Amino acid sequence: MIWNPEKECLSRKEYDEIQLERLKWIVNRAYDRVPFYKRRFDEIGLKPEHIKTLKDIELIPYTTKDDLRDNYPFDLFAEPMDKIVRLHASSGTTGKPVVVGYTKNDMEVWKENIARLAAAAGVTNKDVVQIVFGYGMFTGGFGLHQGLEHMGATVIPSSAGNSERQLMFMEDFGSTVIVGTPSYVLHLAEVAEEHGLTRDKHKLRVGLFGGEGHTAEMRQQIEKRWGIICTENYGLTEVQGPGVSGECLEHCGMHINEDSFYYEIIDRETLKPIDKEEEGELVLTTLTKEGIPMLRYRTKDITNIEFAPCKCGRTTARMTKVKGRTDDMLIIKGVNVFPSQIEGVILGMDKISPHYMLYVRNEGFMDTLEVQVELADGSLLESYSELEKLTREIRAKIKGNLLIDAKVTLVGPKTIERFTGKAKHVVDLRNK
Ligand code: DLL
Repeated sequence: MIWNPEKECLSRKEYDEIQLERLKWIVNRAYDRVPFYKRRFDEIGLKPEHIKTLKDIELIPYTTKDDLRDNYPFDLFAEPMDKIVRLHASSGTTGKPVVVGYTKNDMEVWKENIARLAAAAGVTNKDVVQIVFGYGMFTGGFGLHQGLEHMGATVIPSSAGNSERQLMFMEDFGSTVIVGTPSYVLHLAEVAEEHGLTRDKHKLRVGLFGGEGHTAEMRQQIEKRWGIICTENYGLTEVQGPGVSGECLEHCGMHINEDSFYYEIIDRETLKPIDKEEEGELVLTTLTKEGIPMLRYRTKDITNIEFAPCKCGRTTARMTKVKGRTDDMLIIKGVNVFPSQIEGVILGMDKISPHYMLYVRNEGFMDTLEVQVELADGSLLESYSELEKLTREIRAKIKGNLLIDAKVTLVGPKTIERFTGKAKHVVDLRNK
């Protein structure tokens, strides 16, 4: 079901018109109300009235995470605090977090955007939805919660962690949809198997994943183990949280909420805008955000846009799967590689579980990579020759696909850390 055909099935011309009108509106607001933007514009002699076409957006300087940090906590807000009804913050590990504020209207738009992606994944008001994202400053829990409640689904805000209790709710409340990070939903599958929660004892049918990427191989594992169909959605705190884009059941990219976000793709090195269909860094501009307008925010996420019509009937442009973040890219002996590419290679193999860790080290002047892979079956540990053989196979497959020579270490079942939120797959041990 298409949640809002009037907004999700427009012609390209209609999207362009809406985007241009809203772009002008937000640029004016940002200039008039946020001293940071006024300063940025004045420094280069740019005035809001210079934005006459969508392409003119390229005149505006980029905004980065550092700009949000430098203006911590509220200096980028375009509304006084009595108009701000919610704060969220990003999950940065170092320094001050990024703080964002929402007005009542921002909350309405957010709900609508989530309802659209949930409907695209086949969720309806008859579903019982268990949200296993963390609630709190992270936008995942509350973001999905409000949108799903808005569409009339029954929401179980069970939050992340306490896996056995999650399974009890799932069985007793008859959850039909699970919403969380793919790594946690995968971990829950493992706990379910240990506790004998078999397919006949639960009613799950759909998974909504986001907050981190996952490869097609990882999705297959999760779908098989739970017996469900999964879609993914994308977003980031700085521009709203979840709700930027979401996949439909055709699984051919994530439909962007074009009436809320203007998207550009820029070259990773030159930082110049490139053809949107080419791969590069995604830059987003909010088109409706009252609380904290974001002009040309550099997401650091690598993707590209597809415009070809989708069979589902929605006409919105789609983002392809995020390949990784520019700051997660590893350079191993001169070869660029994203952790997701390694995941894609190893998860397609037999005898190993979908859990892995990557250790990057400095040896001499070289960066080296150790790929730690967990065995699915512990009995293999008893046969040295089998282990040797599997290690050689994995190494050859990584080399064949990604041209990097990695050290492969096999470890026993359930030895690699499991995550309830976003998984951490890379340990960087290089001296910087
Ligand atoms: O993760 C918002 C979100 C919550 C989206 C729940 C979807 C579902 P942040 O914590 O600010 O916000 O992290 C944003 O997470 O820049 C991406 O690098 C990554 N990310 C989010 N969704 C995906 C995805 C939320 N589907 C950062 N695929 C983003 C790949 C994703 N990466």
